[in-house]
Amino acid sequence: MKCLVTGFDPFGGEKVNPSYELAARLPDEIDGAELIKLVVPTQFGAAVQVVREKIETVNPDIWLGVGQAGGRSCITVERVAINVMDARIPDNAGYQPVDEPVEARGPAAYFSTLPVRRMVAALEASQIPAAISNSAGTFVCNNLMYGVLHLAAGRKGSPAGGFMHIPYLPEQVVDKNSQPSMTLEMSLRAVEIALRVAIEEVRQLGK
Ligand code: PCA
Repeated sequence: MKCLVTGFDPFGGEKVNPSYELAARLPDEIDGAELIKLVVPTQFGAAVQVVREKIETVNPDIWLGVGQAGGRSCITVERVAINVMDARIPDNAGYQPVDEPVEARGPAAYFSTLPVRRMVAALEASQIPAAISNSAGTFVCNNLMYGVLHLAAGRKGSPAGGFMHIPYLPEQVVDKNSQPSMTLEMSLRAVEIALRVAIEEVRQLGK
């Protein structure tokens, strides 16, 4: 069993991205499953392209995307990705789409194919604040989640896939006047726990 975990590079004037830091710190194996880690650019289109190429080379059973959601106070496991790109700020290539579809002929949305409810329950059972989120936003994280699920949809042998947002790191909010944060150690544990649940589920489905 192979799991591909992706993070993003810093964006929006931040010096760090907790999902970038995580990618370097995750172990190489969880519960007998091999973990492949990759950092992707915070760029519309390019993020999907980079993950698509990695999926084609390593053929993972699971893809878990991780990204920073500044302003959120807990781990949020995304339920759905929508066919919209609508950016409040430019991406790292300077591109700022407004009201554009990800895929002109794609469906309105894709649901995560990971067990979101069980992932959140496992996080809460480990005393990590977590919730299901019904919006991955309309920036690059949603673009990546939609793009990967679109590629995987209806294609035999494609990975089960989904996305998790993690809060800012404490050092990112010292000058932000009352913004929530989570330590890297807790976010790292959260990703490991979520992966364990996903691995168990995919094993049970006989992959
Ligand atoms: N978060 C952004 C994109 C990259 C990241 O880490 C988002 O939520 O869309």
